[in-house]
Amino acid sequence: MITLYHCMSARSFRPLWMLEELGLPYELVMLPFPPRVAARSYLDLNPLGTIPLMIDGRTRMTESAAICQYLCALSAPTLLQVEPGEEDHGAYLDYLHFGEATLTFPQTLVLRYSRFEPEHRRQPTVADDYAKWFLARLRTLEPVLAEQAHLCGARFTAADVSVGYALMLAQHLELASRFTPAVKAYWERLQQRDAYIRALRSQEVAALAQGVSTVAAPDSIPDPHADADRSPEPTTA
Ligand SMILES: N[C@@H](CCC(=O)N[C@@H](CS)C(=O)NCC(=O)O)C(=O)O
Repeated sequence: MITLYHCMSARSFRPLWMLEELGLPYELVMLPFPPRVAARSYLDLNPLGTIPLMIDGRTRMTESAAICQYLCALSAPTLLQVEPGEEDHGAYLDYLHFGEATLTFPQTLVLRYSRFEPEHRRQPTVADDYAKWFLARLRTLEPVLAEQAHLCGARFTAADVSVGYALMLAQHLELASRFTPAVKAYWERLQQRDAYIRALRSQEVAALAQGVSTVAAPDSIPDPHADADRSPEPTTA
């Protein structure tokens, strides 16, 4: 049984969505956000304090895009990955990592400097600049998505989950109204997928059952008493 440690609508949503797409059984452990501060015993399991943490037997993983890749390999053959023999294999790997490394990274700076830092440390200019940077990077998808329904392989794959989560985070950051038309239509299509809807419901049900707040991590208000603990490392959703 796979165990996934997760905070509401944080990056661990990628593996959760993948588990639903693949129909794999899993145990979902919900944590208050940020776990490094709000659930300090979690540091014993993951000294980074970040989520996701996925445990499958002796396998422990903490990178959301890599976990998506792992889950595909576990379920192979699956159309959710683009195989090495297929023409779009390279594009698939690129988009899988583009979702986290290129699209999510600038958004974490927006989050940190517009929401998570205490008032006196917020930096609206930094938040604005990185919002623009994210939107500029996102625009590179416009010509691709104007021509095709999915990013690669002529079908929905884990690469769409990875990029899809970056769009989900952008929605929480109120950046979705600035999406270009094909990206906007793509994001609307992704949200209609049964597995996406099941993943949303699954985190909600698990949070309620485990007594964890159902407020999405990117929308959560940091505990001011936790500042001293948090100051050496920034919190990012
Ligand atoms: N590159 C990692 C990033 C993991 C990460 O930073 N997760 C955020 C939540 S989205 C986190 O745990 N933040 C809490 C903190 O920084 O203390 C991934 O893709 O999973």
